[in-house]
Amino acid sequence: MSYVDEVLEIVQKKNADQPEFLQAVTEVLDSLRPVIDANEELYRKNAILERITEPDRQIIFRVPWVDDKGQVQVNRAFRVQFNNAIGPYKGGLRLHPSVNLGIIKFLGFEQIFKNSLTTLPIGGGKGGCDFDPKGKSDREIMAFCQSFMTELCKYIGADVDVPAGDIGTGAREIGYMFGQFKRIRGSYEGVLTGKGLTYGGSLVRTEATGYGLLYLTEELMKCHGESMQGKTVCVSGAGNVAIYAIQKAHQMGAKVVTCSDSTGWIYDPDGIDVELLKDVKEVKRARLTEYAAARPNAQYHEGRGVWQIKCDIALPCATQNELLLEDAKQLVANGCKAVCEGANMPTTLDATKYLQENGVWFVGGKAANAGGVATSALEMSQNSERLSWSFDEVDAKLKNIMVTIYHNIDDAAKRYGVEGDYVAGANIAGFEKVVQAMLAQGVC
Ligand code: NDP
Ligand code: 2IT
Repeated sequence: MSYVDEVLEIVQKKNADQPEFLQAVTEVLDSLRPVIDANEELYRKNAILERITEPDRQIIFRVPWVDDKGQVQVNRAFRVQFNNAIGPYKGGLRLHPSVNLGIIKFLGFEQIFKNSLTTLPIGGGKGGCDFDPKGKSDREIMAFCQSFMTELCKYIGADVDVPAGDIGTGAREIGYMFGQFKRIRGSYEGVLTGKGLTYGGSLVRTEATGYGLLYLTEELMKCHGESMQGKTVCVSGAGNVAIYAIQKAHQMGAKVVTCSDSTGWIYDPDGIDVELLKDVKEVKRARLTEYAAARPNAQYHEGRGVWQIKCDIALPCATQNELLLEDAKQLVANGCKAVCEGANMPTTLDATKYLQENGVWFVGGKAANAGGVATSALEMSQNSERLSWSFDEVDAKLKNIMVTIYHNIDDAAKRYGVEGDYVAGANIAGFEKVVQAMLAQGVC
């Protein structure tokens, strides 16, 4: 049996109850086959694949907090420190009722390769909690964040592990967590990214994932003799990534006609009004029905459905496994040219395969959404030198990173004889740097 198959079998046996983690590992190891086969003896002897699929440590803790009625609530939280071969653990914190260990492990595992692709010195980690921020008062959010950080602060630090935002964790939550870290540890350091601009945050970090997604997509189009100008784009999600993806797509001359949240979706043939969307989602924290109510030509539909709208480019920006095989078939039938993932693992394995086999240029999240964590690493640099860079300076660095990522994954795919397979290219390019660092550092 090949080394890859052997390890896949072990990982499946050990993690049978973690489907998302198995999905992420299967995608990566399958696409690494040409690299592993070329170095099988060395990697097997050093148990590289066993080590890279087993987190350095997994921290699980209880988060008790008091709600507005005086009732004590209890949530379960996680921090998975996956691999620090190339830098301190780095990755977001997800606050959503669906959070469990398998989901945090899939996100932490992907973060190893994504962070390596940024070309910056950051390792892979992820955390989160099954806390549901929806409908909570500001005081409840603060109570939760303070309790969460009271435990988490034992395990993180600017040179150890640097968490950030993800689903349900934005500037407000990062602020409360930073305040509590500082209070307990007494250290004013760049321990979190996505901080507010008055206390060590970086310009462009808010916009970075969405903007970065579009910088990469534009380069992909350009390298295929196309541009963003005049293209119709379907976006899913209506959160941080989706909002700034829509904004940048419009700045590039494309028209985004859809967005969605966990209860419904919008088709707006005039193009999504980003300022209105920001007001509904960032300020009012309301449902998309409020968006539709303010736009006479926009349609609101319950449930899911953005991928049935005809488009040139699809950008899934909500959550994992939201673009299914039937959606892939619809996109192909509608003539979609490119799918680039703003979310983490939004496309199922069979949908990815279908898109690739039908000539759609498909760039997975590890490459396409790396702009967020890349700008987090730029925030860490600014914190270390105690300076802040201008918007244009950070934006130019972000753009350069995304264009470089595109060319690195394209080159890696070509080097291993799978030209145009950007999923394999990303996994290979991300893996190459991490494996060299692991081998150099010995058995650890
Ligand atoms: P937000 O919490 O800001 O927004 C998430 C959006 O997705 C919301 O519109 C939410 O709907 C929707 N959504 C969440 N869960 C579901 C679900 N189960 N079904 C349908 N819709 C859902 O998160 P982000 O925009 O930050 O994150 C979106 C994706 O991008 C995630 O996969 C995240 O891991 C990834 N990502 C984020 C980065 C960042 O810097 N923030 C960086 C790289 C990747 P509702 O409003 O109803 O909750
Ligand atoms: O999935 C991701 O890359 C993020 N949520 C951002 C992580 C970070 O550390 O900025």
